[in-house]
Amino acid sequence: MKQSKLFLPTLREIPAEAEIVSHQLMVRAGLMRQLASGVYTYLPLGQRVLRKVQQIVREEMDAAGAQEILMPAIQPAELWKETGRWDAYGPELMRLKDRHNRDFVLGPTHEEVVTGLVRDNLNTYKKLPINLYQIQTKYRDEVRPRFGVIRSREFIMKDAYSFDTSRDGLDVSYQSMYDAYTRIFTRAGLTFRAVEADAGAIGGKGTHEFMALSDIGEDTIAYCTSCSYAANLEQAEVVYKPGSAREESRAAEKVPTPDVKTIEQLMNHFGAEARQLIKALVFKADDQFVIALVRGDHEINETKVKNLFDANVLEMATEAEMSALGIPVGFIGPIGLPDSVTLVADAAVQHMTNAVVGANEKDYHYKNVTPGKDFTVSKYADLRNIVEGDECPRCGGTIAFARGIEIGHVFKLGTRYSEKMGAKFLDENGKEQNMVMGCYGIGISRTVAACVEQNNDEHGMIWPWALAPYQIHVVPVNMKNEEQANLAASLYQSLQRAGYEVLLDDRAERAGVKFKDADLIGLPIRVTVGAKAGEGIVECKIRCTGEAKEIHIDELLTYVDEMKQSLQQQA
Ligand code: 9G3
Repeated sequence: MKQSKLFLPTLREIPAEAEIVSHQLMVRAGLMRQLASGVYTYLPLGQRVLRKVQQIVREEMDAAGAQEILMPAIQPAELWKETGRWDAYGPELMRLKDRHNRDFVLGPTHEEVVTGLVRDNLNTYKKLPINLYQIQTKYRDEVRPRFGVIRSREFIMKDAYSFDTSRDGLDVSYQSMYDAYTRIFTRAGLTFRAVEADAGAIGGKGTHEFMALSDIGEDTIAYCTSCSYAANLEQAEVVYKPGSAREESRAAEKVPTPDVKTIEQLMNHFGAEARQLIKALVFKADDQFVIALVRGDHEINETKVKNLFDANVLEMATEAEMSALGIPVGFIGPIGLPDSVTLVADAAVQHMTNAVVGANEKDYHYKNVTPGKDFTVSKYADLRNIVEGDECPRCGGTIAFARGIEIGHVFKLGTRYSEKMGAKFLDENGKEQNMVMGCYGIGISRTVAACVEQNNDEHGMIWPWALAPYQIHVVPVNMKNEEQANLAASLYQSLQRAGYEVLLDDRAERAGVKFKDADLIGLPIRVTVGAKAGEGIVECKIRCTGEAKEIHIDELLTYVDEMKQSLQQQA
């Protein structure tokens, strides 16, 4: 492609609204332009990268036996009413009415559509398992779109749905998608971890998120420095080891603590460390009031509390609800609770002795409180957030934290949708059964941003070979110099004939501008045609290492082939 013709509006200045590097670079390097908040146009360079990601995804999905389809973006509300999600989702679900005033949604995902499709067109075990996928635009009206296409309101997703006759079959489909995702993200040159995640509202047991490691990632990953264990912070299991021998427990004593409410104030008042305090939090699990206890130096994990009660919704109790229960805010504790409240505690609480805890009376706390002696809980469970340095639940190694951008998510859905929508099959005994489903998403546009986030320097992007919009950048220094312009044009032809994707910077720009733009766009190999063109000498520069070498044009093709090999290995 000749750069003088390419629609590539680069920018020198950083767009004000771009907070992260990938957003800044994708706009500055002319890959995309914002149309509205969270809505983007992909320009030629951005579209070429999107197509590369999609190409890898298609190859691996097809190799895994999935079949590509294309479902509509507008979906009749009736489908979402069948599963109850029409009412379950709020303003994030984009809705519209057609000319006949009928309700539709702009699809944020396609469980309803694909389950209806399979229900209406397949009903025998002989045609199962089946895996249908699409690459399509999704709509989610994010309350605060940010980070460019990482959290946008319209984005491109590959979403796949598997249908099996049994859970064992689902396990096979799930593993096959898990493996395909590993191949996809490896080929795309991303640094990623598959982490155990919480199935959340979508339900079903067993789910993994594929996280591109990045400091700007919105998710915290707990991973083991010794084995492959990794989990989303919400899900990471805490290994509970009873601490050292417990001290003698003393008699509990109620102590006036006027206006001593925060952990810090309590520590000062009692000269105690956080680990000697017990924090009590009041939740509403669906419509049941729950108090969860956790050691003062730990953090409650709301997902774990929610899962303990298998609740659909878990919320902090409001002050009004707490005072209605006669529980004074800031002085909550396990002693003297109303019977209507269920009391649970994190495992670490059970071996505390002589702890400080709220007295459920305004301006009072208890000290020397020992669980089992002064109060009992209905259940001890893993209810706290894992912290760095905790023990790995798999191998006993040490847990460390990283941040990640979720680029893939695989779910075991079970019969959640097939049951609600009547997607049944006749088994070999002629008995009707619900199909067992899995669903599998990849954020195509988000993967592009994650790649830029992981591959850049102060000059601009550094495209890995597999995703580069073009592979070789031929840059004649001075287009007014016949020798340089002609040699550059002939190299452009011969490299293309050799099968390379080449961008020729044939603009009549100063050298400095050309080199800055070349670094910004970040193609893997740059061939500079300069002063030594007359001797047939050009300079080859590898963008990711900065290594530059003078090469005679007779050796150029061999050298570029070698560079391609080594750059592909790096992925
Ligand atoms: C909605 C809205 C937002 C949503 C959903 C529904 C996320 C929703 C979860 C999934 C699960 C999987 C298939 C591909 C992989 C992910 N945000 N999810 O269901 F109505 Cl507004 O999308 N779907």
